[in-house]
Amino acid sequence: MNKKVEEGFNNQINAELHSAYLYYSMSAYFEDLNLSGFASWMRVQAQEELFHASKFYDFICDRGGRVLMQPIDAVDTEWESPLAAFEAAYGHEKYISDRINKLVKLAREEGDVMAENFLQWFVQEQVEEEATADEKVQEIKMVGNQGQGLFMVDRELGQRTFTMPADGE
Ligand code: OFO
Repeated sequence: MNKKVEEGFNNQINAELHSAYLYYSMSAYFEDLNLSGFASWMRVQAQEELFHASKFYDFICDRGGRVLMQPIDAVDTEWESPLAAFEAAYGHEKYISDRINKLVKLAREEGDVMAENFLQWFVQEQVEEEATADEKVQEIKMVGNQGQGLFMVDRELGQRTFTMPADGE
């Protein structure tokens, strides 16, 4: 496998695991606030991130590369409000989209067509990840970050479940 792409993909495994770590931290923050729906939503988000990491892991293995696990940076444990946590999640997804775009550019420069093709799933996924996080930010803003409205959003967020995408194998 192309060495520069392999290094970039290994770094992305780390970034995806870091994302999972961040969302678990947000889940714990919401548990502490007794917002169990918010906490559950974030836990599902963390599971999605573990799935993203495993997709990069499998691709490196399939292409005869070597997966190298790296230390995971610490994450925040407190936010000012539920809205602040979701704004941070939205900001984080924009950062991840930027990373994926750079990986596409790298794969293209290196002429690694298989890697570029593989990354298309993530390009599409990031459109959804950003849209979903932004939608939740707007919902929380609308209900004013507290009271009965927040309770309703909590109930709605609690409905989310993790389903392995069809091409997950
Ligand atoms: Fe949230 O998409 Fe992966 O990191």
